[in-house]
Amino acid sequence: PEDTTELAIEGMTCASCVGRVEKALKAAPGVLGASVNLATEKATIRHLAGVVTPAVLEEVVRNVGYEARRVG
Ligand code: 9UX
Repeated sequence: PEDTTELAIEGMTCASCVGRVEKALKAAPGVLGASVNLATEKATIRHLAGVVTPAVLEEVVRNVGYEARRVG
């Protein structure tokens, strides 16, 4: 089934940061779509629950250099 995960992200200061995080999330297996908002410092990710977990999505963001924590 499809799930939506929201992450709070720390450390993004420009539009290129946003692009980097979005690209990394969209490239992860099981991710159907991802949008990152610089103003709110949040990412919303639609993904397949059986393929990728919120913990893995946090790790994807950390691996490109930003802190991430699941919201809600
Ligand atoms: Mo912009 Mo973000 O010059 O790590 S890419 S600050």
